[in-house]
Amino acid sequence: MLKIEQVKVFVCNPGRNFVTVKIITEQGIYGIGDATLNGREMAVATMLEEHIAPCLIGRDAHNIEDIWQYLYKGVYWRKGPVNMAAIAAIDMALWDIKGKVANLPVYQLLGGKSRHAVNLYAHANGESISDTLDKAEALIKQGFKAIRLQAAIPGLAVTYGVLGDKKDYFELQGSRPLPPEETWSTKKYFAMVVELFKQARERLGDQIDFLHDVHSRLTPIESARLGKLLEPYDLFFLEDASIAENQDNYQVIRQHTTTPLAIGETYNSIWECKSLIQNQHIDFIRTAATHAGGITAMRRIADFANLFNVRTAPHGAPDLSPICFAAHMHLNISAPNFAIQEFVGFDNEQLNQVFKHNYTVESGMAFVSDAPGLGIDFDEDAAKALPYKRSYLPVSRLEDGTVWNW
Ligand code: EZ4
Ligand code: CO
Repeated sequence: MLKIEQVKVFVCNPGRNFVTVKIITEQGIYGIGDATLNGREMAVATMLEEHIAPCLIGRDAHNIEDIWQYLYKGVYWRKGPVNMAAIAAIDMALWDIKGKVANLPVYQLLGGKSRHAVNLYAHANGESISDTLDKAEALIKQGFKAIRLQAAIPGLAVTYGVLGDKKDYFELQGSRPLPPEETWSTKKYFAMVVELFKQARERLGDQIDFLHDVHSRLTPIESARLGKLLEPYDLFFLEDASIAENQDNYQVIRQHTTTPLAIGETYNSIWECKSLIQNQHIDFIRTAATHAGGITAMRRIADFANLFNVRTAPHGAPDLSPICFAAHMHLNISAPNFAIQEFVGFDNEQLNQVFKHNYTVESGMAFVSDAPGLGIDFDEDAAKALPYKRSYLPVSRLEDGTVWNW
């Protein structure tokens, strides 16, 4: 019996807000987990402190599956982003503890390695097509073989997914104490995005994998059309073309295009992707450990997807903490149907003071840590010195003012 003695919750801002859980056992062994829910951080912190932590004290930290089922099924209110981020962080922390007790990295507990390294894709976000391609060229020089290309849309002031005048994602988030409002025009976007990939192939050749994130700004038939228009440029995948609250949306897109489709970063459970996967309407499932219920749930989604030739490509935005990235590394190295990991890097001094990671990146690939557990540590004092700052994601509207966050 490895009794849970304490569950601590931290909300810190080393450039961005992160919610971190630390589970401490009676024996002194502890584990950490990521519960960050961008724009709703304090809701998850309260969920953990007020509603979940008290139920865990005295339980056996070894029983990861039972604790997952207890938190998921044991409440009347299942699923939901706040609840699932809280469960996810507890689950990650328990896997971290189990690895430390076994003196093995978590991937060994998941069945060992299916590959020796984890393929990454980097981000090139530009103020113009040529700016994006300059950035992509610099990433290729660093060894990246897969790159997500995004560029500002001429005629629209700011576009989600592009940095604007900010130097990186850390500076960008610091500038949003209230939700900024942005304008969207599908017509203007189409003209830019097709030209972006045309020029990308001309300039960067046919050996680099290109990806693109639409951030769910299109209707299903618009997505179908975009998929068709981009076919000549051979994308690795087109991400979040349309929202899929109505999962049949993807049937519409699928029947019109062979451009591979990816979705899932906002999904909280296997139920949200079940029909997309079993109907083979998508090629890549992008659920994240922090938002879809932790390592326990991600493993289940990967195994289910494997039955239908769907591969995993976990979300890797800067608003998932390095603990989530570590959890993904263990899942990615072990899952037979892992494809690619989104990677924006953790190139920020304050962030690295709080989160002490242990993986390496070389030639566009990441190498997992062999340290016991998740292989990442959290500095409580550094976190306490960098308090939470309210920050939001943007809202988009059409040119006539209609809210357009599909
Ligand atoms: O918009 O994580 O693929 N990456 C993305 C991200 C998300 C943010 C939202 O919190 O779409 O940039
Ligand atoms: Co995305």
